[in-house]
Amino acid sequence: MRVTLVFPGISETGFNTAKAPVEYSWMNHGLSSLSACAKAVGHDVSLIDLRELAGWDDVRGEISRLKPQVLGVTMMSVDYEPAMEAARIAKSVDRNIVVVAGGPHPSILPEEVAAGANIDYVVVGEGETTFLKLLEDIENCRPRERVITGEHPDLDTLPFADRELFRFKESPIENFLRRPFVTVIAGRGCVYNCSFCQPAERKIFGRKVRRRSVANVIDELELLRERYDFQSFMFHDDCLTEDRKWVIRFCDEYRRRKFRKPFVCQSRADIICKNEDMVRLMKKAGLAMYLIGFESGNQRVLNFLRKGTTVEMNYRAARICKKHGVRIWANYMLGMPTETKEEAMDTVRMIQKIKPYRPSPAFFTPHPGSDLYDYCVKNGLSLIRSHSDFARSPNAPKIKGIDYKFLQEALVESKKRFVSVRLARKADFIIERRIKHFLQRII
Ligand code: B12
Repeated sequence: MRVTLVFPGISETGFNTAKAPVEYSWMNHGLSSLSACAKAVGHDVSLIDLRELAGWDDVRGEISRLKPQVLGVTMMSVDYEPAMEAARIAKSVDRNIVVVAGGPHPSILPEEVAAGANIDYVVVGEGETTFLKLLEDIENCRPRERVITGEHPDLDTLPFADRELFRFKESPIENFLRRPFVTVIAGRGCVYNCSFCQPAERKIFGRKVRRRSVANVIDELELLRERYDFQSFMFHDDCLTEDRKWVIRFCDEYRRRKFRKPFVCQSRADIICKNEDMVRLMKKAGLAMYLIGFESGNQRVLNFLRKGTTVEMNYRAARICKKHGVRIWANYMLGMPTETKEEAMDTVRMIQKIKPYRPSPAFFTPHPGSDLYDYCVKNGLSLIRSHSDFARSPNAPKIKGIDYKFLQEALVESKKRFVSVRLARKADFIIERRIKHFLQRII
């Protein structure tokens, strides 16, 4: 069948993403995996990546040119609107195009997506096995239920992600990493229970974390070395370091197969504190930076977030990273429900003391599928008016009862040691303008 996949990730950046921040150059692993599976059984797969196009007329043009029989649309909550617009345009080009939606948002809120007049099927959870079966049923005109629960595939049996699907090259997360840069996923799911995220991930990937075997990941890296001669890479896994044995086996094998290129991955303060020997080993294998969710410098807030870490661990983990020469990308949030100004300032002070290589702040955003989202809705706190407001970037008020003018200053303060005064002022101005614009919209 002719299958066209749609990546609608333009909510934060708009069409023509050439000038957008680096991470918006990254491929989408969900669609690449579906593409590899569909191509393996003979389907003709193409992609419409909204980031590459100039506007909706181009989307119409592409659909008319590609003439898909099935349109497979992925979406995070933030991309609901462009995803649904792409579906609408497809149906207006040809009513017979079967539109299938999947990804984080349809897995978390299947009813909302299934209610869309232009959506024929919604796949909840992982798509590889289920999408193929659905394509077969569509081809043979066998009726299916509108909302289909995806099966969890055995990851080692899947073909490697189809990287040719996304035409543009991935940019390194930081400039110190050389190109070609690639992104890799070693597993799915997360064992942790942070209230700002879960149970969303369990809804997509199930309760258990499943990881590819070390051999399978190394084989993919081997292919990427041959094909692209990658010079650095990033693991997208939510918490790669949670499985110490896996990491140690990976580091040994990475070196044994003569890989020397630097890599970055996410970790947690508690894991780093408990596994300093693993940090040392990872550094020796090529670890250049950890992305760490420090989240807050206040213990009450960390507990409220169910982070499972302490402020003391945050400091200790930072010291361990510095000792071993591992750069820190520090993720932290300001403006959580119930957070006081003094508690927010604890976070500012923590970041100033830790002095991460990259401070990466966010205004707390209630994401659908998380317990904190439900908390905000139940307590009438959410200021989210459209799906595009789900962007976590610190550019608009997210919940009631928070002094965003103060937070904006706190945010600039937290980064002061890292950005020039001129840049800080510019950031300040942009954020202020966006907040004003947002408030005008909702008042
Ligand atoms: C890498 C990543 C990113 C990258 C995305 C790169 C890219 N081009 O895709 C970057 C850093 C840019 C990013 C940004 C954001 N992200 Co993000 N990201 C992730 C992360 C860590 C991995 C995604 C991934 O590749 N997963 C592995 C693949 C295989 O899974 P998958 O994409 O879900 O696909 C499977 C199924 O969902 C399904 N499926 C997917 N699409 C389709 C389509 C069809 C037709 C079918 C049948 C099935 C199907 O089948 C796939 C294979 O099994 C996830 C967490 C996670 N572990 O998944 C968060 C996650 C997806 N991100 C999230 C969020 C909130 C964001 C941001 C909004 C944060 C922000 N900055 O404000 C932005 C939004 C970006 C945008 N679209 O504008 C949330 C989404 C929650 C939600 N309610 O939507 C997640 C789940 C993290 C979390 N738990 O909070 N992110």
